[in-house]
Amino acid sequence: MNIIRRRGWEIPESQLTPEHLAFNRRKLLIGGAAAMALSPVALSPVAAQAQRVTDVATLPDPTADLYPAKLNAKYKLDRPITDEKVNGNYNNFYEFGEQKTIASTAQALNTRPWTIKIDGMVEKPFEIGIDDLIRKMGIEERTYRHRCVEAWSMAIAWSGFPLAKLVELAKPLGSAKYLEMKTFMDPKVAFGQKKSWYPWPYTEGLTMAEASNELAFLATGAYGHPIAKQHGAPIRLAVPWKYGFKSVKSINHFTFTDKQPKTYWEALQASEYGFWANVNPAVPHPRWSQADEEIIGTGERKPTLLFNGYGEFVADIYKGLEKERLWA
Ligand SMILES: Nc1nc2c(c(=O)[nH]1)N[C@H]1C(S)=C(S)[C@@H](COP(=O)(O)O)O[C@H]1N2
Ligand SMILES: [Mo]
Repeated sequence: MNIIRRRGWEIPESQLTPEHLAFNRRKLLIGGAAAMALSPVALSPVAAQAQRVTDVATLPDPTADLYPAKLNAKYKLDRPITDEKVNGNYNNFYEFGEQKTIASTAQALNTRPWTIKIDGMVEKPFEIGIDDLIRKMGIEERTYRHRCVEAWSMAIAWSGFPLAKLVELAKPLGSAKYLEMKTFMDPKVAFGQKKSWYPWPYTEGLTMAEASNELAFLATGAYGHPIAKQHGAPIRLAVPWKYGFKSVKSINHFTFTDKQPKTYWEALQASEYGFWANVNPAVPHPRWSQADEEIIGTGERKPTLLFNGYGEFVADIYKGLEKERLWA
């Protein structure tokens, strides 16, 4: 028997899966097993896919020449950068499974061609290929802390460009209040997206003030090269003053809107994961303390800082919003 050890913050599947969905899922599983039994020798679609994926993965990244980018020394760390091997093998990316060990399954993600759609309350909606976008924006390197709501943290050297530059490119209307960001949707590759009780695609949102803040960063690289798939290639958000789940991966859609976006974790469990999700050690998660954090790869614990230590950049955004649920 397979014993599944659930981390404290996870929601038991039984609470999430309406009965009829659980039933359909069981039927699907049985169907799959029956199909396998009928064709014991043919190369399974999964194996064929893996073969194709290996071929694509060996192609050079079309923007590889831009890395390593020049470091912007303004954003300082109080700890060493997490070892790349550690960071690259301890990931949250539910599209590829609920465990931390999704690095190899995530390699199935095909990141070229990759088209970014920008629409909603903008002067003129448009689409742009990822390589054109990266070259247009230019890239720099920044070192940021990352604090997961599960009370672990790491430090990483991202490469990319400020989200504010993309906002500028998009020319939002004055009436836009929020920026919604969505992850790709491709259940054939990201098998986690077949689990229909999750609110796919992964969706996140920021207010315009947050999206235009100098800290909000779109990462296209990490550790001096194009970003690895498990970290959210080809482009992911990094908002280091918020809990990690706000930093949406593998984005292909930006929408400007006047309605507060319904985010993935809020849709799943609103009582535990809110829209704002700013880091605050004094406000515990309903099921655990947020006072300190484990630094991944070291076994060391450190006290967690208000706004994850980035208050000097972002605290002003929240003046007058004290009645909101600012802390996840
Ligand atoms: N699309 C998508 N984005 C996501 C997630 C996810 O499951 N799917 N997990 C989030 C969470 S909870 C965290 S902590 C970070 C993890 O990023 P990392 O694996 O690069 O450390 O990604 C965030 N972005
Ligand atoms: Mo997280």
